[in-house]
Amino acid sequence: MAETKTLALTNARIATMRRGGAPYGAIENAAILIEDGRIAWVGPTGEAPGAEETADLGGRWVTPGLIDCHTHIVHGGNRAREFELRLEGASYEEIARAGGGILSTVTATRAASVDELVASALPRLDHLLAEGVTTIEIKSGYGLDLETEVKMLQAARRLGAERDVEVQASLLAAHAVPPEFKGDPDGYVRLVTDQIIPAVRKAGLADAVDGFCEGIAFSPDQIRRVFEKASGVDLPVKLHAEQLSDLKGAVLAAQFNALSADHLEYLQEDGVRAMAAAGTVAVLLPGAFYTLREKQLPPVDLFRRHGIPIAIATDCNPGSSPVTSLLLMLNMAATLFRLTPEEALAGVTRNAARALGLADEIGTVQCGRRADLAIFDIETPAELAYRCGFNPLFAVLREGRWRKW
Ligand code: DI6
Ligand code: FE
Repeated sequence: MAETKTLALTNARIATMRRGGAPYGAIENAAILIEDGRIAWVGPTGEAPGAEETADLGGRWVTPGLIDCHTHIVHGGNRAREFELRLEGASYEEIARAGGGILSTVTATRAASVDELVASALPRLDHLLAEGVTTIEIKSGYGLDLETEVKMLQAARRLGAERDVEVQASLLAAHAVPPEFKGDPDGYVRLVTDQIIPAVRKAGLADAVDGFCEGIAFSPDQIRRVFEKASGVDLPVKLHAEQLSDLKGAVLAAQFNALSADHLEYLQEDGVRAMAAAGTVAVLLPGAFYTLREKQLPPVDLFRRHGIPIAIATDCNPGSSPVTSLLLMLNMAATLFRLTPEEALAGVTRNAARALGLADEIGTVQCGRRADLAIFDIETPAELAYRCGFNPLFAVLREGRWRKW
């Protein structure tokens, strides 16, 4: 059967998430015309052009498909034991320094095949998709050797083939110093710059290069070497920065025009200024803040004052954020970080798209954008952040087609 070429969604309320108009960029009594997987027209229902197929949405709300722009969803094993240890009083940093933490996930990930990594990630991915996620970023970083970093990125690409979702893959080889380079972090950084980045680039397995700049990970100097190599092979960069201390990682990231700097609880105004000048997005990860019971809040008012786009993500990972609900992150961003519900929704749509370098493709409902849309059974868009542990998703369109479950 030939595919439907034009689809009209009528009787909708649309949170377009475009800037400058009504809150949420909202339009009531609206219609969307979709043609060849793209939004071809948006306007009042009464003026909607004819289409081969029409769906009356009965006043439901349409948002851009949700975007989870920071995840470590591919990994072996889990860290429930570490969770118990933390409840007995051990800190995240103590566990990491004692060889637990990230390194225990490295052991489990190295032992897993691509098939096993895909199989264990699928239920987590499905949870996100069930809430309206249409694009997800997935990092490597639990391999820390060429073979396993490649394996993780292959698993990430496979997830995008097995499910109706766009996957953006990031190489996070500079996540931790692997056991075989204990005491020689510079030696490991050489492996990353001289072998892992070139091989991953050649295989086309990554869309960006990430790093972890922290006392328990890599210094700004070491991250600089990684970023120089990434820039040299035309891969954009992003950075886990200022999560547990202020090492000026965001300043460094901005020097490389990073897409985003992520976490940022300990960021100072110099870092905010540098990010503003470079157009770097602030990605906030309330699930990690919550799980680690952090006290230091990210400088949200400074982001607002300097006009820095704020994105929100799950940071889905087995240690600091075992979270597979992006809607819950909207709630936590509001309750813990005091974002408005509108800022929180912009954080998983318009600004998350920008954090992935995809602002011209997705993240807003407007003519010319890809027809990745989420449809919710809600009365107001604020409900998406207001509720906690409730899923009002009604349907999803991916590239203009109804997503099948
Ligand atoms: N920051 C995080 O929150 C995750 N990685 C990172 O650099 C945590 C990774 C883990 O604990 O497994
Ligand atoms: Fe992370």
